[in-house]
Amino acid sequence: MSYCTATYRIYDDKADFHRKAESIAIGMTVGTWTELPLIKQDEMRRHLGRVESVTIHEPADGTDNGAAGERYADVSISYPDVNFTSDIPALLITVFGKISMDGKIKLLDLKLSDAFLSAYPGPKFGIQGVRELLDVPHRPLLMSIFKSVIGYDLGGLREQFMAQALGGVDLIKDDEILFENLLTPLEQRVRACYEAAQEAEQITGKRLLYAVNLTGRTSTLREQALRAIEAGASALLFNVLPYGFDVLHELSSDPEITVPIAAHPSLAGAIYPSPHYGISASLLLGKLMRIAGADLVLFPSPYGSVVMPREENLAIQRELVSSELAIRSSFPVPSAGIHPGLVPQILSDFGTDVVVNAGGGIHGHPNGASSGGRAFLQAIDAALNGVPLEQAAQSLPELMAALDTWGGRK
Ligand code: 1AE
Repeated sequence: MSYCTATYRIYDDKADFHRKAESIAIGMTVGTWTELPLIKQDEMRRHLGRVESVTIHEPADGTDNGAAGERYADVSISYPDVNFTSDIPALLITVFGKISMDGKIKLLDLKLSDAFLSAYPGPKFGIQGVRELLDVPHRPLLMSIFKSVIGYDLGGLREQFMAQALGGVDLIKDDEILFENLLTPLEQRVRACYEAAQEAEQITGKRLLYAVNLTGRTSTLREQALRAIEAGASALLFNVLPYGFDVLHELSSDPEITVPIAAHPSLAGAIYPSPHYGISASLLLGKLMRIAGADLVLFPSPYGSVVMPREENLAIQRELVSSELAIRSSFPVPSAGIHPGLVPQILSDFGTDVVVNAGGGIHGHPNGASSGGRAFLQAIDAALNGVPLEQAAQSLPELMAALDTWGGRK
């Protein structure tokens, strides 16, 4: 028999956690057990959930990792694969559908069976594939985010693209709030940016990927992606959570979608931050994004404007690159409020398989976005060579101006 195992953290001042675990294991599978006649129990046994472990943390024992002074238990329950189809919606409905609303309970992790995982080819490119497309085998990548694009026409957008590209960035992504609009319709936007990318490459000698935002009704996404690719899009940006993991899986496993997909975490803050409710960041933005096929995954960093605790960040990274899954790894992209002064910390936490991603930290450079890109690359180079930024900046005016603007000289 094959099972998928869910681990939950359940908070309750008085509950009998063993009974609670049994009631979930039965309630979310066969519905009732002891009331069944023995002959029916034999028939239903293959569908019955199984409690694997219940570890209780009493507030007095000093090992409490949750909110101080709270009583909780970490509970693992296995669900027979035979109960659900091999898709993420069916999995999530089984392990956390109704019970996500039943008191203080958070889904921490899922251990998925080989049978379930066999339906998931994972990222088409992954870290290695994206590196090959860019011909950047080792160093951390640099991604720039279009900013202030709403209300811009194609000329304005092209100008912004060129400024970013000439700074030497590896990837440029649409802002996630850029939807289909009359001023910069998808195909025209892609063509304008494709031409600008070609022009910039003649000057910088560097390839870059442009991730165009897929938006609108779910039923239009595939066709949009194909039109974008036909027009020259070299990557896609997708707001996974408002649509659902299954939509990402559909796109990423489509043989005609032949470019990397960057997953944006918009809406994730409604799901992971509470210690008591929702789904852990590492499962939501790590394991499930990777299984569903994201080549790059954005998430708030521990350092910038929208912050997430460092341990949670590193747990996401682990899920994105862990060799426990036999699929390609996804590029971690810690984001939001990133500026060149943070680069040594990012590299120290994430290593070299990371995408340094910035919007304001590039466009807000006092000498413009091209200087912003250069300042980041200089910071990456300095950090890789173990040179303190303050020291490197003495001969690098773009980096010096960035450090003066955002700090990080020490
Ligand atoms: C966590 C997502 C970050 C994002 O999408 C974004 O636009 C960041 O912009 P900046 O770098 O904070 O300006």
